[in-house]
Amino acid sequence: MKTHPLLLPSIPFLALALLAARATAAEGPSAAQGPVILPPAVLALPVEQAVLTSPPNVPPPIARKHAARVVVNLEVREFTARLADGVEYTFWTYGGSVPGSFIRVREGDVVEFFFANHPSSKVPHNIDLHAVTGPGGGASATFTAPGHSSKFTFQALNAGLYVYHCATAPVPMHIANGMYGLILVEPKEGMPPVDREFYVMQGEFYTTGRYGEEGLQAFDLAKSIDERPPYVLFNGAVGSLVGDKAVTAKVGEKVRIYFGVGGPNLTSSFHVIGEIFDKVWPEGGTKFVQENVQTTMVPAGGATIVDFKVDVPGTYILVDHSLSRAFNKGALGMLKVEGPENRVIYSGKEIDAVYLGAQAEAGSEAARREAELQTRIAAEMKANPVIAGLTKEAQIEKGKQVYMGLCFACHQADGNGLPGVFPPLAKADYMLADRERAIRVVLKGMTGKVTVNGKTYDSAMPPQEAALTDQQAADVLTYVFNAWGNSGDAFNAGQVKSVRNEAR
Ligand code: HEC
Ligand SMILES: [Cu+2]
Repeated sequence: MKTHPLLLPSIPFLALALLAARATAAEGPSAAQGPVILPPAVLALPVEQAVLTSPPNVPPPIARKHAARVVVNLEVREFTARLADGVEYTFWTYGGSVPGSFIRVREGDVVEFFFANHPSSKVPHNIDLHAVTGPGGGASATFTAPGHSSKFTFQALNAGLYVYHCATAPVPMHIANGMYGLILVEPKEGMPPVDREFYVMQGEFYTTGRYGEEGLQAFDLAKSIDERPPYVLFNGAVGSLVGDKAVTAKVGEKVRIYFGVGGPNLTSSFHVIGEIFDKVWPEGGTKFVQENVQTTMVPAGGATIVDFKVDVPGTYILVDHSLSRAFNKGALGMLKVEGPENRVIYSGKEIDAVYLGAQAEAGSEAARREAELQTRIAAEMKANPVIAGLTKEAQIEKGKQVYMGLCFACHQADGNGLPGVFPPLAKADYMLADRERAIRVVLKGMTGKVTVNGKTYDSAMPPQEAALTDQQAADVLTYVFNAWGNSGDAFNAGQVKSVRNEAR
């Protein structure tokens, strides 16, 4: 890449950053003061190069029992990569990953921090390490234009798990583009040993497009100010800890997760479905103050350490238990555990039976009747042209089961709805007048005023498309069009499919 045209945009930016540094927490450049004169005791310390890892990996535990001068080399790179399938984003990274490289030092170490901003970068960057004692956490000392490097030294006085992040204006944008990571300052006595350690960080992405909208997505400042991210992610991409990228362990092992939240805005309710944290070091502090925790809250710009033993095999899902973020915005990962079953701790499914609660009678009656009709269809198949009629009847019975599971709660078993709240489906002029519209209501839901049999309703029906296959929707519509005195032709899956695929 050519260097000098890319440097141009940084010049007005530098001026802006300088101004911003006066008034805000954002840090601009500070003049270089020359190398620090280290006292002989520090100079005598052994020098070692820090091992940096990209997520979900964690550098090995520190074995030494004394302080060292630890050299950290961290390079900022801006590049475009996958955010989700078909979706690209220009990430700003520490060390080429989101979150950035995991740094591990020991309490009392003197850290010589070399910070480089790749020549292909478009803007300056810096780093504020929460593990640093000193103004800005290193931010002004490391403010670095593209194609430059900086160095500063700090002593890791306090043990703990700390977030680091960019503090260059506009700070939320730099963080939202992926500029955060974790630094662990191990206490002098070390961390209790475990079998596996993983590195996971949560952060939001504010794309101009909605979740899943394809193509290269730009950063949306308005959404970031409103804290309305289309994506809330673990480790920088949808699916970064899923399927063959899941983290793994074996039954009987102790697992530790170093979990941080880059934000820039949201707090995480960190939870692993099917596990209980045996120990939690809340807020990344050095005391595990709680045992047997289900969900631990991790603030933006904060971290936590959780330990748990895995007792039975299976897939454990990591989520932000603000669950729309997990199921609709991507905050979901997996831990796959292999090994022998222990059916006393967890039996797995023992019995599979139909249970429909209050609707049990109607529901299981319909199921019985469907099975009966299926047998009759098979028998009639060979010779009889009555098949068509029976197929519709079977669809009605299937549809009734769907109705009893999904629609019944609002539209009621007798199809009469509830006065003023839920419109009737029995002899409903509105529904019966337009079959295609009825499909649309079921799939896409309905809001606003609607008049059914002379009465006006102004309420909302949630979309059912996520809950229904095309065939199930066809079945339930066939049922409601033929129950309670209604009569109409059967619906088929093809008709539902074409409505489902309509552009909104
Ligand atoms: C959570 C309650 C709820 C559920 C569940 C629900 N509906 Fe509705 N439905 C409504 C409401 C409320 C309206 C009217 C919306 C409005 O006022 O704009 C409505 C409207 C309708 C209409 C158009 C109005 C009419 O009466 O002709 C049809 C058809 C319909 N629903 C069918 C279904 C079917 C089939 C299911 C199950 C797959 C279902 N609904 C599930 C609440 C619900
Ligand atoms: Cu930055």
